[in-house]
Amino acid sequence: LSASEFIDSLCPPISTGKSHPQPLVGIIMGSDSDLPVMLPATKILDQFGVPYELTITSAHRTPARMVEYAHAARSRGLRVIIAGAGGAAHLPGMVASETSLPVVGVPVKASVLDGVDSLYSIVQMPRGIPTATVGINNSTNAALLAVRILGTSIPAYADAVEKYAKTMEEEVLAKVGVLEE
Ligand code: RP5
Repeated sequence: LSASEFIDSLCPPISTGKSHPQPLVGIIMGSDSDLPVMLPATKILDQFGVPYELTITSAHRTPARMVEYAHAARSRGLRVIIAGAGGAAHLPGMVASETSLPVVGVPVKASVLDGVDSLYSIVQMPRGIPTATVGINNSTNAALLAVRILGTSIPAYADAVEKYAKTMEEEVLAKVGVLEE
């Protein structure tokens, strides 16, 4: 299965969100070449039991589809959008300008500039249209931020975030213990 076939099998056109019938998080990316970077986000959302959808939409190659996606997102029940893009990574900012939902941008390392180009493109949004930005290739943190955003209105997700942090703390402390023995 090629990356495109894989993503097509998960995500048909815009509205259905095949992976989960009523997604709360929309994960979008500019190209199927972003998929390996974005998959860790799905792992986190799976872990937290958050329904999501995954699809490709590009700010410059499929601008009409991007606008359609952003306009429909809120009424379709999405609460957060995670957008990954590389190079001149305008997808997160463009989507944020077409929806009132919170958008978390993932700068993808996709060019000769080591992802710094993507990072600056996303983090340097001019005032008025905020776009949250995580580290280069860090879709894990994008998903964790999405869960935290959901947690402000769905307490079970906030509880799960607290448990996740506790588990992480215990894992690190266990390693400290091993090193000191
Ligand atoms: C962006 O251009 C995509 O988000 C991707 O990171 C980058 C390169 O895309 P491909 O040329 O690999 O399709 O739109």
